[in-house]
Amino acid sequence: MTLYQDITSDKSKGIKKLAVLIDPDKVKLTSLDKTIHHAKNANVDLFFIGGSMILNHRLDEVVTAIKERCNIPVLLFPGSTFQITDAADGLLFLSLISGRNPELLIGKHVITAPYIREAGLEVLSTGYMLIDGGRATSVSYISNTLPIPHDKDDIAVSTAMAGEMLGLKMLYLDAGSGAMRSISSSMISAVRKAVDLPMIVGGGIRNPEVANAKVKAGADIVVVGNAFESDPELIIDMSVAIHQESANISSSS
Ligand code: 1GP
Repeated sequence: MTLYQDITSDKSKGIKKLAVLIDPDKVKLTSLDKTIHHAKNANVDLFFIGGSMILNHRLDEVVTAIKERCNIPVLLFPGSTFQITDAADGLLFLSLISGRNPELLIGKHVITAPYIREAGLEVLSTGYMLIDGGRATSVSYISNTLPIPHDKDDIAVSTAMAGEMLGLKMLYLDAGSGAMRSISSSMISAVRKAVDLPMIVGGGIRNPEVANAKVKAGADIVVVGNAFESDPELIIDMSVAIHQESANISSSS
């Protein structure tokens, strides 16, 4: 089964997923061991690896370390064309559909497509939507794009619909790493009603109650990065809060 088949099959059963985001620039191998240990115990579904900038060229090392230590699938979440390695299982092939920067809608994709094919990675084409999280983010600065305003659910819905009509396979609604405000439940549920694609939600999710609210609103995959960097043990409670919602949905259907 491909990663995408697994994601869509779980989505159709109402099974929710937790993705742990690792930024190779920030992570130390000692803390990575701890994170992997908790991730295995908590039945974490996916690792996302990436960052807006990679200063240390440690992508390969970090992905290889994860693959040696566990069977949790690793998906690249590339912030630049340099963030490709065949050590991963797949790649979120992101088109920044909330922005109007042609390089990030299609330009970089043209440059990297042959390398991605060569690496043999599973490609998950993903409409990436940056939503205002209350402060300027690295993604917004680096991509030279404006995020969708936090309370403009209608713009998010139209953008998501356009992504679906263009044939993208998933959506990633991101308030940006360390966002002060995570994406509102109202926006998530409005997008959920309008499109049928698997929906990833992340940015500024720091506690299990908030994570639970995101899946209740319609997120299929919740991504958490920063909060686990300071407290890897939080993975356990966060995972319970997300996976518990799967059980609630299956028992009520
Ligand atoms: C950022 O969605 C991710 O791209 C995760 O954000 O680091 O704030 O959890 P945090």
